Amino acid sequence: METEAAILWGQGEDWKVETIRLDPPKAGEVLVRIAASGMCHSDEHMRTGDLGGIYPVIGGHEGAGVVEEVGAGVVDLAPGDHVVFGFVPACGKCPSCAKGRSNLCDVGALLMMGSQIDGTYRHHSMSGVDLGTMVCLGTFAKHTVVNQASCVKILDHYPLDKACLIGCGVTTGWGSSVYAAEVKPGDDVVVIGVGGIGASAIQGARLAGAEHIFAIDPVPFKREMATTFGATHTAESIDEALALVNEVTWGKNADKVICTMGVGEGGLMESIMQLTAKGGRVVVTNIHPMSETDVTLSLTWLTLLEKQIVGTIFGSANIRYDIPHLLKLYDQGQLDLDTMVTRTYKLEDVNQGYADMLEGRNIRGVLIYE
Ligand code: CXF
Ligand code: ZN
Ligand code: ZN
Repeated sequence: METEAAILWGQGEDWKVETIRLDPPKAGEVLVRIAASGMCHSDEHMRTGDLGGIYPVIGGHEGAGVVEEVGAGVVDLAPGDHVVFGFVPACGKCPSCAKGRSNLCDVGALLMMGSQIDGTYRHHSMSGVDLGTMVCLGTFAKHTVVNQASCVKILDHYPLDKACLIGCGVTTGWGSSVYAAEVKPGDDVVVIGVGGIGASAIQGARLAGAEHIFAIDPVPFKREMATTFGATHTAESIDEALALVNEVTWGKNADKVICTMGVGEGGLMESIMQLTAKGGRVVVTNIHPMSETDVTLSLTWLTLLEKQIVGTIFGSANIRYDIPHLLKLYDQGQLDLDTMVTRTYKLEDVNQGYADMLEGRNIRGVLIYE
């Protein structure tokens, strides 16, 4: 079949929206009509090369849609099913999946190859060039073919233009607070950077019972939004937050500090450790440029004050449990997805959407296809 997709032909170029050819699903795969896709910063990292990348590639990894066709051997999904994609597949069989840590699924190792998991391609340009897909998804397209391991079936009543956010940013941010930071009732939490992931980390910290939630962002609009999601205090910079957090917590500092900046900076780590209480934990959720190897950090803090630094991918969540779970919280009015969507765009306006994100005008921009 033919469909439309936003393709990145080379590092640093703009997204180009083109008609493409899409093969039918092979065994274990499904064809999905995508309803909407969030515009996560990681696709921009792919564009700039911060995440590495193999081009040409169809962008997008935060999508939701409706199954149109299933390949041989697919028994858990059928045409008409509503699905959210997990940006890390959950094969269900590897050691990590078996341990309940599907965010570390072995299949994840293959995600940046560009091709499908089996090394072949379903997406092709009209001139016959094989097109990769961002993390085997490619949600900047009106249709895609993906492995069943990337799909989580959801109930039909959820709005797909909000549910798509659960496929990356919301789960990543919420899980950063709830799972990776293990925020406890009464904790003081700092969230650095208020994009889609930061806003969700604030919501996770609030739901986990944090007392003070400090949101740091240089953009006034984002600081204002942070308070809507549950931040009790805001600061423009880490430097400003150092004094504020120290004062509000009576010198204890933050039990948990969650790093959700657009691009992480190793040079900030020593200041981030200063924000952190004795026995506290820093969670590195944001992407750092792959080439960055320098960090300012006195490791003495880890020994003498038992401060911890941990990383997390996908909020350390388990998609088959957490995606339906987070949608249930949305139903109950506990998790706000609606306010997360600042602006919506047509597929052909994807470059404008990213310009808005970089200008700090969006918590999340969402591409709507129907
Ligand atoms: C990223 C992590 C690295 C691969 C692409 C997706 N996560 C969230 O945006
Ligand atoms: Zn993402
Ligand atoms: Zn697995």
